[in-house]
Amino acid sequence: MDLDAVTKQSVLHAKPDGLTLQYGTAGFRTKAEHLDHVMFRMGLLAVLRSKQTKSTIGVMVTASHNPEEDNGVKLVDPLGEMLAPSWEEHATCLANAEEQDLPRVLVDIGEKAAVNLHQDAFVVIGRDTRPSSEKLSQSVIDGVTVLGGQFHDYGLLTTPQLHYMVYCRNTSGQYGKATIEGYYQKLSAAFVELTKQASCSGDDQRTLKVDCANGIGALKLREMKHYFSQGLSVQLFNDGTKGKLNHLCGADFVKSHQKPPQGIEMKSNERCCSFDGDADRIIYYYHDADGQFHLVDGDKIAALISSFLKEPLLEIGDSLSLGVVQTAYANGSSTRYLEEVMKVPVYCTKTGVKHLHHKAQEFDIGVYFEANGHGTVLFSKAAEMKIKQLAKELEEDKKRKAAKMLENVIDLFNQATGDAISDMLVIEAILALKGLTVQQWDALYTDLPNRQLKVKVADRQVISTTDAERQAVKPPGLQEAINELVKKYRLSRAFVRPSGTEDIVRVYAEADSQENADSLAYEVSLAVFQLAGGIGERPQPAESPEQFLDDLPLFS
Ligand code: 16G
Ligand code: MG
Repeated sequence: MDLDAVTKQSVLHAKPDGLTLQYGTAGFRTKAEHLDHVMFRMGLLAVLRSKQTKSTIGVMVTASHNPEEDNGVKLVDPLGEMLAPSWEEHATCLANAEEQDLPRVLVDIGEKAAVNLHQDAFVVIGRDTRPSSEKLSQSVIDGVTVLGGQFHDYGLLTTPQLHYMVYCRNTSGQYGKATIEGYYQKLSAAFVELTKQASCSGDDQRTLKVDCANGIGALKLREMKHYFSQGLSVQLFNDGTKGKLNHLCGADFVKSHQKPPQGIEMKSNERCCSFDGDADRIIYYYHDADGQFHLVDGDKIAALISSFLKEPLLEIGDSLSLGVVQTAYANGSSTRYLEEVMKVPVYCTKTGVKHLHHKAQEFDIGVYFEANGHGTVLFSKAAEMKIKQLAKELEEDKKRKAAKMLENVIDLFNQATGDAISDMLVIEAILALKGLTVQQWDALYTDLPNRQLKVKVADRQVISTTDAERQAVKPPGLQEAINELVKKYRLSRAFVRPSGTEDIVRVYAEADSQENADSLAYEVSLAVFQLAGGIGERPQPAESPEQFLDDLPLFS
């Protein structure tokens, strides 16, 4: 390592005095103007990680669903996964090192992680459409080059596309071609093949309105839609030509406000969906004939996909294990439906894609979705090989058809991470194959009314949780208080957890009616405020649901 060169370059990307940041649930995120040094240093770190794993590492510049003024960065590990936890710690140390300590911290990481410094390094870089992203990705490149790493800058990409590129490059192209065309072709071919068997059900059925959150998803979907135009026509809204990124639109807005985004015209019973700012979340919704809004969230996507997969799996007669992974936010009705009606095992992990992804890898076929719309389906290598073999060998027509269908499903899901575009195509294919309308899909089960609130406390770390965040072990008395409150309502459940992305505590409650869910959420918030060091104004009971909506920030 040429530490002198690092020191010299680092001055051009100097760390503001006293600023400390944490590699959070999905990397570093804060106001864009505070991130230059972090980007440079993540370029350095990516080189070390690449040398250590002898693989290509990805660096994505994005702040996802957060406001346009924010930005962020995260590293992508060799198989398209999120950075390993021990390296998250290295990332935090490196980002927070004062200028004069930077060389020492770098050497330290190299030693701790047993990095062979003579190894070559290769880093791929992607960025979203934020005004600050281009300059920040240049800072990443400066970091990569000063440590002698090679790089390829993909420029504008959705986050899942960068994960895809990393995965392709580290499997010598076996997973796909590491180009944007390679991505479009792989997914579109699988989609067209899968939907061939769908009986044509009229134009209406095959049109989808997509709110792109004024983000990168719009650019990429516009390029891609020609590849699958025979099977599906997508109409883009909030495509970034006018509105502001994530402002009053996008998956996060729709999910947390439970209302349509601005800038989209919805006719009754029309199928619509929203991506978030970096296109790794997707949420569906529609207005019914009475003008009522219905949200079809990540839980329902998992239910649709799992029930679809069960049939061909039964047909091929091979006992491949299927499991669904959710978080504590999964609606109680979805868990009940999956376990009792679909008879599939359901597991709960902590919030954050990396936790779900990890758990899903334990199954032959692991379906994972957060209620907020992050998710995908992972097929183990063994399952993939078995299915591909069966698709070739099976004599019996029905069985072979089922195996072929599964083969296309494998190709259509982005196995590297949750991907709004890939998920959208899978969902559209399933609806077409099953001849389902969005209302019929929505009717798989009825969501329990629920409410999410936030509470400000002096130090959110005074709350610690266990059992996949469903039980609070600290502060003393809080869980007991929640248990007592939950007992007062029917079909009720509540939990609290410190946010991994904001300085607040989140409260979730569900119950048999909206009024009860609201009231339980309020009472639990009050218990948090009293027992966990609340600051500012005490939580107030909501007089109308609108008040709760106003309480929720637009971006969280
Ligand atoms: C991040 C996570 C998301 C999670 C959210 C929770 C990724 C790619 N993103 O956005 O999965 O739901 O954080 O935020 O992992 P919270 O801790 O503030 O509730
Ligand atoms: Mg995102």
